[in-house]
Amino acid sequence: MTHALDQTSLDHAAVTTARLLALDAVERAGSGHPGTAAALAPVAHLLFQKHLRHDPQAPDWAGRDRFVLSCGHASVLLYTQLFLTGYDVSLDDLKAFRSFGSRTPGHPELGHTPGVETTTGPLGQGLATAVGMAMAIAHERAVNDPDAAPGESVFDRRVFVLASDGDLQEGLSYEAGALAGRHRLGGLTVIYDDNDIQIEGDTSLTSSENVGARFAAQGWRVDHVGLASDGDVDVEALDEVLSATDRRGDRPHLVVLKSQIAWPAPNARNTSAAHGAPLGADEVAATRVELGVQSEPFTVDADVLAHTRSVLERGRAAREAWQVAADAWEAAHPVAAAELQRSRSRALPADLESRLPVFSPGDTLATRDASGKVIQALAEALPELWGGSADLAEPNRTAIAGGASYLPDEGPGTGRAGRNVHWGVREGAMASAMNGISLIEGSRFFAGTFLVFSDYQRPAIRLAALMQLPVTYLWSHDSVALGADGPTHQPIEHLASLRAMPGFSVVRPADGAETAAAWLAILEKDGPAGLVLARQPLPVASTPVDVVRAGVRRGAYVVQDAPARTGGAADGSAAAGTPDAGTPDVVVVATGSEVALVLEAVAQIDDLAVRVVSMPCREWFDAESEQYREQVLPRAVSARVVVEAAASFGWEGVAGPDGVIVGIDEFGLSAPAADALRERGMTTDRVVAAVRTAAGRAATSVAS
Ligand SMILES: Cc1ncc(C[n+]2csc(CCOP(=O)(O)OP(=O)(O)O)c2C)c(N)n1
Ligand SMILES: [Mg+2]
Repeated sequence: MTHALDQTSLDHAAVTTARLLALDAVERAGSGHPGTAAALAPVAHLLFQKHLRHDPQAPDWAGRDRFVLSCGHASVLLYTQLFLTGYDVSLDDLKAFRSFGSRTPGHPELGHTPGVETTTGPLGQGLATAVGMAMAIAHERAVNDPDAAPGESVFDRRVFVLASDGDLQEGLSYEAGALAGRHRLGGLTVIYDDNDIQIEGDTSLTSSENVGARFAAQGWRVDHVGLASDGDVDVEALDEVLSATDRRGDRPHLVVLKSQIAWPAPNARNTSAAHGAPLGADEVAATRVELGVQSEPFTVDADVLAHTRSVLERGRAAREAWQVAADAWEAAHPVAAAELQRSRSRALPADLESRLPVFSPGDTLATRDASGKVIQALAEALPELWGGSADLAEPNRTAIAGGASYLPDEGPGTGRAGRNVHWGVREGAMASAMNGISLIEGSRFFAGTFLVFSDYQRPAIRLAALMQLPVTYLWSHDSVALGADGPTHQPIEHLASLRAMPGFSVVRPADGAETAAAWLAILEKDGPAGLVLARQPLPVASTPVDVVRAGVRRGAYVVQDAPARTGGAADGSAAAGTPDAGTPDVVVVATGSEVALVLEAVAQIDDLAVRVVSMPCREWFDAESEQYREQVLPRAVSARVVVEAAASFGWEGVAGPDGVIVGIDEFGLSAPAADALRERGMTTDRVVAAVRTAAGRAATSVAS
């Protein structure tokens, strides 16, 4: 994309146009963030015209560089560039900024606007996501093209980030910075908009740290660019430091760039008021005077547009040149190319299911152990699978045996093709980076920690759900049964709170067989999911493996049916899940480790017909047909019990008015697993009592 910018003529006019478009769009919307968009217009112009390798007509081109606007509030800065450079964003889209149904929402949203690479807005997330993108790019290159000279591979793509004070005040940026530094992610460039302003005023109110020194200490190359003599950003100096770094860089690069928010607005510049509200018609008019233009709002001169859209030509040429190189790589590496094509299309090998380990009735093992075994089988079948843990690889069972550590090449057992990422105790950045990894289409990634620490990951989980990214969380130590580590480590409210999140699947398998089925279903469904795993050994139920596989995929199924009272199969099992099996007196729904508890409890009941339903994933079950749901949970049976060693919150709808929820609505305690479970009421006696209570209530409601 080499293109010398001439700041005196058309580039200058293009930047002026971009500045005014941003101000006009915010003015017309009546809300938005004009200050940063106006001030950084030259920076965005420089990136989109010169440094970013992209083709606006091919926004999904695999060889493109990525641009992440971590300070998503400045969205209009990005939309303006998308329009000016010829993405499928029009002037009318800019006029419709922030309005209902527009392509230009308040913050950038993946999948909503061509050219937006990730959803941003929660400060810090974009930066940490970008670190993941850079990690995945480096990994893909190392796997597929390790011998290419630095900067010479079709897999070498760069990631550019614009970040604000708030981005770097967030603790997440510390974690992300440390990771990028440790991994020497040369493909990553962050431009920090050091404007000394945030919403409450001057950043000196909140910060006295030397941000550049902080990143330098984390292993980044750091450059400082001061203001130009007229008070604008010094885009020429910026161009120089960006040009000095290239695709061969061996360290991430931070440019601390001085700017004045809202420059060149004569009164609004350098004020926090310019952050998040329209400047007002008078101030926008005064800005036009300052810039020496007398245009109507949303004016774009044809010669300016022709100039900015010259990037189309350069972009296409870059893409075509890249394609020639990509074709050559493909011809030289047919096997890897086929694998890459498969993984990028998100297809799974046809024989995947048959390669899974089978856990048989009689086996007793923790679901985390089963997951660890499944991962080994998957890793053999899926070269695109990699993962890691936040310093809990052993307890989470996340390590891929035989896989190297993901690191720069530092001798045996290391390398960027490594499939085991050591995240350190950085659950938040791990989760955000996993979003970025999944945005580089070829990868499938999993990340482990204890369920209780999902709290540290929640903002990234939410973005994964919003973007529907195929990320897999492995959360082990899923209840008070983790034992003596006590209440700080024992999750209670986590399952309920994760289930409350739209678009996210919480999957809590009951035993080894369900764990294998859950892994498979997660891969097939290819959406954001958390696999919730127990630390304690659990017996594998006697359900046939095909019933388990199908049942888990559907989110819930009958694992043991009531003996039929009115026709149907006498033992109930043959017709499990069908209405003919006989209507049970009571349905007991359980998840995870509590399925075994329930099976043990109902074995003590012989005067009631009790159906046991395993419900590893409520979200998947809710997505099933009404007919299937009715088969498993007949509406006519109001005597219901739900058993889960976690907060009862949220189960009311399944239990119904006659139902009883056997949960834990207080914190746990430090004691061995058996004592902790007993003390928090996870006992067969309580389950049996609940079954009788529900049966009694249902009988009373029928009578009354
Ligand atoms: C995690 C998070 N907290 C709070 C906000 C709300 N918010 C948006 S921008 C901002 C700070 C603005 O200051 P700065 O980051 O320096 O951006 P600038 O105004 O300089 O562009 C805040 C608190 C947010 N978007 N994300
Ligand atoms: Mg700021």
